[in-house]
Amino acid sequence: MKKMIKDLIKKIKKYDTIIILRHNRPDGDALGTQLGLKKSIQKTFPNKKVYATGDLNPRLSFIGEMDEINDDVFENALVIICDVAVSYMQGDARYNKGKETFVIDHHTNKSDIVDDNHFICDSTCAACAELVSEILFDNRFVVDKDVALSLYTALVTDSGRFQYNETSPRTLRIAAKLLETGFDPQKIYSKLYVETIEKRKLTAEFTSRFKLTSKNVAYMFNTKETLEKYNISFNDCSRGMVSVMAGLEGILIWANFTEEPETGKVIAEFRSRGFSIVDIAKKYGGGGHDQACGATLESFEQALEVLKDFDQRMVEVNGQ
Ligand SMILES: [Mn+2]
Repeated sequence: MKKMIKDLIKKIKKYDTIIILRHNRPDGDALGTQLGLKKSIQKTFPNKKVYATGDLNPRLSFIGEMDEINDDVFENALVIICDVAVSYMQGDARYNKGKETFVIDHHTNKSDIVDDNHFICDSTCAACAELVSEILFDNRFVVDKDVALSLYTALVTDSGRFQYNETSPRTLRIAAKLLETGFDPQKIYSKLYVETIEKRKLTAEFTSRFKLTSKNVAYMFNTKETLEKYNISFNDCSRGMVSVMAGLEGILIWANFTEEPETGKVIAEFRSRGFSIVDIAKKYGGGGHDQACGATLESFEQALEVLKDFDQRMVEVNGQ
Protein backbone atom coordinates (compact mmCIF):
# COMPACT_ATOMS: atom_id res chain seq x y z
CA MET A 1 0.00 0.00 0.00
CA LYS A 2 2.89 2.39 0.81
CA LYS A 3 4.18 1.96 -2.73
CA MET A 4 0.75 2.69 -4.16
CA ILE A 5 0.37 5.84 -2.08
CA LYS A 6 3.84 6.95 -3.25
CA ASP A 7 2.73 6.35 -6.81
CA LEU A 8 -0.49 8.33 -6.25
CA ILE A 9 1.48 11.30 -4.87
CA LYS A 10 3.79 11.14 -7.89
CA LYS A 11 0.77 11.23 -10.21
CA ILE A 12 -0.84 14.13 -8.31
CA LYS A 13 2.40 16.06 -8.84
CA LYS A 14 2.54 15.11 -12.51
CA TYR A 15 -1.00 15.87 -13.71
CA ASP A 16 -2.17 19.45 -14.38
CA THR A 17 -5.82 18.49 -14.18
CA ILE A 18 -7.19 16.37 -11.34
CA ILE A 19 -10.83 15.35 -10.90
CA ILE A 20 -12.05 14.00 -7.55
CA LEU A 21 -15.15 11.79 -7.55
CA ARG A 22 -17.12 9.68 -5.03
CA HIS A 23 -20.28 7.59 -4.74
CA ASN A 24 -23.78 8.69 -5.70
CA ARG A 25 -26.31 9.87 -3.10
CA PRO A 26 -23.31 11.24 -1.18
CA ASP A 27 -23.10 11.11 2.61
CA GLY A 28 -20.83 13.16 4.84
CA ASP A 29 -17.81 10.94 4.24
CA ALA A 30 -18.19 10.94 0.45
CA LEU A 31 -18.57 14.74 0.22
CA GLY A 32 -16.19 15.64 3.04
CA THR A 33 -13.41 13.42 1.72
CA GLN A 34 -13.94 14.54 -1.86
CA LEU A 35 -13.91 18.26 -1.05
CA GLY A 36 -11.21 17.99 1.61
CA LEU A 37 -8.92 16.25 -0.87
CA LYS A 38 -9.81 18.72 -3.60
CA LYS A 39 -9.08 21.76 -1.44
CA SER A 40 -5.84 20.28 -0.12
CA ILE A 41 -4.46 19.49 -3.58
CA GLN A 42 -5.55 22.93 -4.83
CA LYS A 43 -3.86 24.72 -1.92
CA THR A 44 -0.72 22.61 -2.16
CA PHE A 45 -0.47 23.07 -5.93
CA PRO A 46 -2.16 26.40 -6.79
CA ASN A 47 -1.35 26.10 -10.50
CA LYS A 48 -3.23 22.86 -11.02
CA LYS A 49 -6.87 22.65 -12.04
CA VAL A 50 -8.70 20.54 -9.46
CA TYR A 51 -12.39 19.68 -9.76
CA ALA A 52 -15.01 17.81 -7.74
CA THR A 53 -18.15 16.58 -9.48
CA GLY A 54 -21.23 14.45 -8.79
CA ASP A 55 -24.84 14.52 -7.66
CA LEU A 56 -25.77 16.76 -4.74
CA ASN A 57 -26.99 16.30 -1.19
CA PRO A 58 -28.61 19.65 -0.29
CA ARG A 59 -28.48 18.88 3.43
CA LEU A 60 -24.66 18.77 3.26
CA SER A 61 -24.10 21.74 0.97
CA PHE A 62 -22.26 23.53 3.81
CA ILE A 63 -19.25 21.31 3.06
CA GLY A 64 -18.94 22.89 -0.38
CA GLU A 65 -20.30 22.97 -3.92
CA MET A 66 -19.77 20.72 -6.92
CA ASP A 67 -18.05 21.82 -10.13
CA GLU A 68 -19.65 21.65 -13.58
CA ILE A 69 -17.14 20.48 -16.16
CA ASN A 70 -17.30 19.36 -19.79
CA ASP A 71 -16.53 15.81 -20.85
CA ASP A 72 -13.29 16.82 -22.59
CA VAL A 73 -11.77 17.93 -19.27
CA PHE A 74 -11.50 14.24 -18.37
CA GLU A 75 -9.29 13.37 -21.35
CA ASN A 76 -5.98 14.41 -19.83
CA ALA A 77 -6.99 14.25 -16.19
CA LEU A 78 -6.02 12.15 -13.22
CA VAL A 79 -9.24 10.86 -11.65
CA ILE A 80 -9.31 10.00 -7.94
CA ILE A 81 -12.46 8.20 -6.76
CA CYS A 82 -13.12 8.31 -3.00
CA ASP A 83 -15.28 6.20 -0.67
CA VAL A 84 -16.47 3.73 -3.34
CA ALA A 85 -14.77 1.06 -5.43
CA VAL A 86 -17.60 -0.19 -7.62
CA SER A 87 -18.85 1.21 -10.93
CA TYR A 88 -22.60 0.96 -10.29
CA MET A 89 -22.50 3.45 -7.39
CA GLN A 90 -20.60 6.28 -9.07
CA GLY A 91 -21.79 9.88 -8.62
CA ASP A 92 -20.47 10.92 -12.06
CA ALA A 93 -21.13 8.63 -15.04
CA ARG A 94 -17.81 9.77 -16.56
CA TYR A 95 -15.80 8.06 -13.80
CA ASN A 96 -13.90 5.95 -16.36
CA LYS A 97 -13.08 8.75 -18.79
CA GLY A 98 -9.88 9.95 -17.15
CA LYS A 99 -6.38 9.30 -18.45
CA GLU A 100 -5.51 7.48 -15.26
CA THR A 101 -7.65 6.52 -12.26
CA PHE A 102 -7.03 5.76 -8.60
CA VAL A 103 -9.58 4.55 -6.05
CA ILE A 104 -9.24 5.35 -2.33
CA ASP A 105 -11.75 3.42 -0.23
CA HIS A 106 -12.49 1.84 3.15
CA HIS A 107 -15.29 -0.57 2.21
CA THR A 108 -14.90 -4.34 1.80
CA ASN A 109 -15.85 -4.51 -1.88
CA LYS A 110 -13.37 -5.35 -4.63
CA SER A 111 -12.99 -2.76 -7.37
CA ASP A 112 -14.32 -3.33 -10.89
CA ILE A 113 -12.88 0.03 -11.99
CA VAL A 114 -9.14 -0.14 -11.34
CA ASP A 115 -6.49 -2.85 -10.98
CA ASP A 116 -4.82 -3.67 -7.67
CA ASN A 117 -2.02 -1.18 -8.33
CA HIS A 118 -4.49 1.71 -8.34
CA PHE A 119 -6.69 0.57 -5.46
CA ILE A 120 -5.77 2.09 -2.10
CA CYS A 121 -8.14 0.49 0.38
CA ASP A 122 -8.08 0.04 4.14
CA SER A 123 -11.29 -1.34 5.64
CA THR A 124 -9.98 -0.79 9.17
CA CYS A 125 -10.56 2.96 8.71
CA ALA A 126 -13.71 4.42 10.27
CA ALA A 127 -14.06 6.78 7.32
CA CYS A 128 -12.46 7.21 3.93
CA ALA A 129 -11.42 10.60 5.32
CA GLU A 130 -9.23 8.82 7.88
CA LEU A 131 -7.15 7.26 5.13
CA VAL A 132 -7.09 10.42 3.00
CA SER A 133 -6.17 12.65 5.97
CA GLU A 134 -3.31 10.32 6.83
CA ILE A 135 -2.03 10.45 3.23
CA LEU A 136 -2.23 14.27 3.23
CA PHE A 137 -0.47 14.65 6.60
CA ASP A 138 2.24 12.09 5.78
CA ASN A 139 3.04 13.80 2.49
CA ARG A 140 2.96 17.34 3.89
CA PHE A 141 0.04 18.59 1.83
CA VAL A 142 -1.70 21.77 3.02
CA VAL A 143 -4.29 20.86 5.65
CA ASP A 144 -5.64 24.17 6.91
CA LYS A 145 -8.91 25.00 8.76
CA ASP A 146 -10.90 24.84 5.55
CA VAL A 147 -9.54 21.44 4.47
CA ALA A 148 -9.77 20.07 8.02
CA LEU A 149 -13.43 21.09 8.39
CA SER A 150 -14.36 18.97 5.37
CA LEU A 151 -12.31 15.97 6.48
CA TYR A 152 -13.53 16.20 10.09
CA THR A 153 -17.17 16.31 8.92
CA ALA A 154 -16.47 13.11 7.01
CA LEU A 155 -14.83 11.47 10.01
CA VAL A 156 -17.59 12.46 12.45
CA THR A 157 -20.45 11.31 10.23
CA ASP A 158 -19.03 7.98 9.05
CA SER A 159 -17.87 6.97 12.54
CA GLY A 160 -21.26 7.88 14.05
CA ARG A 161 -19.60 10.53 16.21
CA PHE A 162 -16.67 8.22 17.01
CA GLN A 163 -18.84 5.38 18.23
CA TYR A 164 -18.91 2.73 15.48
CA ASN A 165 -16.74 -0.34 15.47
CA GLU A 166 -13.92 0.86 13.23
CA THR A 167 -13.22 3.89 15.45
CA SER A 168 -9.67 3.30 16.70
CA PRO A 169 -6.84 5.19 18.41
CA ARG A 170 -5.68 6.02 14.90
CA THR A 171 -9.09 7.59 14.08
CA LEU A 172 -8.86 9.80 17.15
CA ARG A 173 -5.24 10.77 16.46
CA ILE A 174 -6.29 11.91 12.96
CA ALA A 175 -9.29 13.76 14.45
CA ALA A 176 -6.97 15.49 16.93
CA LYS A 177 -4.60 16.59 14.17
CA LEU A 178 -7.52 17.97 12.17
CA LEU A 179 -8.88 19.83 15.23
CA GLU A 180 -5.45 21.36 15.82
CA THR A 181 -5.89 23.44 12.66
CA GLY A 182 -8.30 25.55 14.73
CA PHE A 183 -11.70 25.30 13.04
CA ASP A 184 -14.81 25.34 15.23
CA PRO A 185 -16.37 21.84 15.31
CA GLN A 186 -19.59 23.28 16.81
CA LYS A 187 -20.24 24.80 13.38
CA ILE A 188 -20.36 21.28 11.94
CA TYR A 189 -22.49 19.83 14.72
CA SER A 190 -25.06 22.63 14.43
CA LYS A 191 -25.46 21.78 10.73
CA LEU A 192 -25.52 18.01 11.20
CA TYR A 193 -27.42 17.41 14.41
CA VAL A 194 -29.89 20.25 14.88
CA GLU A 195 -33.16 19.38 13.19
CA THR A 196 -36.52 20.99 12.66
CA ILE A 197 -39.53 20.21 14.85
CA GLU A 198 -41.24 18.78 11.74
CA LYS A 199 -38.32 16.41 11.16
CA ARG A 200 -38.38 15.22 14.78
CA LYS A 201 -42.13 14.55 14.54
CA LEU A 202 -41.59 12.65 11.32
CA THR A 203 -38.93 10.53 13.01
CA ALA A 204 -41.47 9.70 15.71
CA GLU A 205 -43.94 8.57 13.02
CA PHE A 206 -41.36 6.28 11.46
CA THR A 207 -40.34 4.95 14.87
CA SER A 208 -43.88 3.65 15.24
CA ARG A 209 -43.83 2.08 11.75
CA PHE A 210 -41.13 -0.59 11.97
CA LYS A 211 -41.94 -4.27 12.40
CA LEU A 212 -40.14 -7.31 13.79
CA THR A 213 -39.55 -10.72 12.25
CA SER A 214 -39.94 -13.89 14.32
CA LYS A 215 -36.20 -13.68 15.13
CA ASN A 216 -36.36 -10.02 16.19
CA VAL A 217 -34.94 -8.47 13.04
CA ALA A 218 -36.38 -4.95 12.77
CA TYR A 219 -37.45 -3.76 9.33
CA MET A 220 -39.47 -1.18 7.43
CA PHE A 221 -40.97 -1.28 3.95
CA ASN A 222 -41.31 2.19 2.48
CA THR A 223 -43.15 2.32 -0.84
CA LYS A 224 -43.46 5.25 -3.20
CA GLU A 225 -46.82 5.88 -1.55
CA THR A 226 -45.18 5.99 1.90
CA LEU A 227 -42.83 8.72 0.68
CA GLU A 228 -45.77 10.68 -0.70
CA LYS A 229 -47.89 10.21 2.41
CA TYR A 230 -45.20 11.57 4.73
CA ASN A 231 -43.87 14.05 2.16
CA ILE A 232 -40.32 12.79 2.72
CA SER A 233 -37.53 12.52 0.14
CA PHE A 234 -36.11 9.15 -0.84
CA ASN A 235 -32.75 9.95 0.78
CA ASP A 236 -34.23 11.23 4.05
CA CYS A 237 -36.27 8.04 4.27
CA SER A 238 -33.72 5.45 3.12
CA ARG A 239 -30.58 6.63 4.90
CA GLY A 240 -32.30 9.02 7.27
CA MET A 241 -34.78 6.66 8.90
CA VAL A 242 -32.73 3.47 9.29
CA SER A 243 -31.44 4.81 12.59
CA VAL A 244 -34.89 4.85 14.24
CA MET A 245 -34.34 1.10 14.66
CA ALA A 246 -30.80 1.47 16.08
CA GLY A 247 -29.77 1.11 19.71
CA LEU A 248 -32.68 -1.05 20.80
CA GLU A 249 -32.30 -3.86 23.31
CA GLY A 250 -32.72 -7.29 21.71
CA ILE A 251 -32.54 -5.95 18.15
CA LEU A 252 -29.18 -6.84 16.64
CA ILE A 253 -30.08 -6.57 12.93
CA TRP A 254 -32.25 -3.88 11.37
CA ALA A 255 -33.09 -3.09 7.77
CA ASN A 256 -34.76 -0.25 5.92
CA PHE A 257 -36.24 -1.04 2.49
CA THR A 258 -37.24 1.98 0.41
CA GLU A 259 -38.64 2.09 -3.11
CA GLU A 260 -36.74 4.47 -5.34
CA PRO A 261 -39.50 6.40 -7.17
CA GLU A 262 -37.57 6.88 -10.45
CA THR A 263 -36.52 3.26 -10.92
CA GLY A 264 -38.99 1.22 -8.87
CA LYS A 265 -36.02 -0.60 -7.34
CA VAL A 266 -35.89 -1.21 -3.61
CA ILE A 267 -32.84 0.32 -1.96
CA ALA A 268 -31.96 -1.57 1.20
CA GLU A 269 -29.95 -0.28 4.16
CA PHE A 270 -28.70 -2.92 6.60
CA ARG A 271 -27.22 -2.45 10.07
CA SER A 272 -26.13 -4.84 12.80
CA ARG A 273 -24.58 -4.68 16.25
CA GLY A 274 -21.82 -7.03 17.35
CA PHE A 275 -21.33 -9.17 14.22
CA SER A 276 -21.00 -8.88 10.45
CA ILE A 277 -23.84 -9.11 7.94
CA VAL A 278 -22.00 -7.74 4.88
CA ASP A 279 -21.85 -11.25 3.35
CA ILE A 280 -25.65 -11.17 3.09
CA ALA A 281 -25.53 -7.72 1.45
CA LYS A 282 -23.00 -9.10 -1.04
CA LYS A 283 -25.19 -12.13 -1.76
CA TYR A 284 -27.73 -9.63 -3.15
CA GLY A 285 -25.16 -7.70 -5.17
CA GLY A 286 -24.51 -5.04 -2.53
CA GLY A 287 -21.77 -4.42 -0.01
CA GLY A 288 -20.29 -1.83 2.34
CA HIS A 289 -19.03 -2.33 5.88
CA ASP A 290 -19.34 -5.35 8.17
CA GLN A 291 -22.11 -3.81 10.28
CA ALA A 292 -23.40 -1.06 7.96
CA CYS A 293 -24.11 -2.10 4.41
CA GLY A 294 -26.76 -2.16 1.72
CA ALA A 295 -27.99 -3.49 -1.59
CA THR A 296 -30.24 -2.62 -4.51
CA LEU A 297 -33.13 -5.08 -4.76
CA GLU A 298 -35.63 -5.77 -7.53
CA SER A 299 -38.72 -5.88 -5.33
CA PHE A 300 -40.18 -6.11 -1.84
CA GLU A 301 -40.58 -9.87 -2.47
CA GLN A 302 -36.81 -10.05 -2.64
CA ALA A 303 -36.66 -8.03 0.58
CA LEU A 304 -38.56 -10.86 2.26
CA GLU A 305 -35.82 -13.25 1.07
CA VAL A 306 -33.21 -10.99 2.65
CA LEU A 307 -35.15 -10.97 5.92
CA LYS A 308 -35.14 -14.81 5.90
CA ASP A 309 -31.34 -14.70 5.62
CA PHE A 310 -31.16 -12.24 8.49
CA ASP A 311 -33.40 -14.50 10.60
CA GLN A 312 -31.04 -17.38 9.79
CA ARG A 313 -28.09 -15.22 10.88
CA MET A 314 -29.86 -14.53 14.19
CA VAL A 315 -30.29 -18.27 14.71
CA GLU A 316 -26.54 -18.74 14.11
CA VAL A 317 -25.64 -15.86 16.41
CA ASN A 318 -27.88 -17.16 19.18
CA GLY A 319 -26.40 -20.64 18.69
CA GLN A 320 -29.75 -22.35 18.45
MN1 LIG B 1 -17.34 6.15 4.00
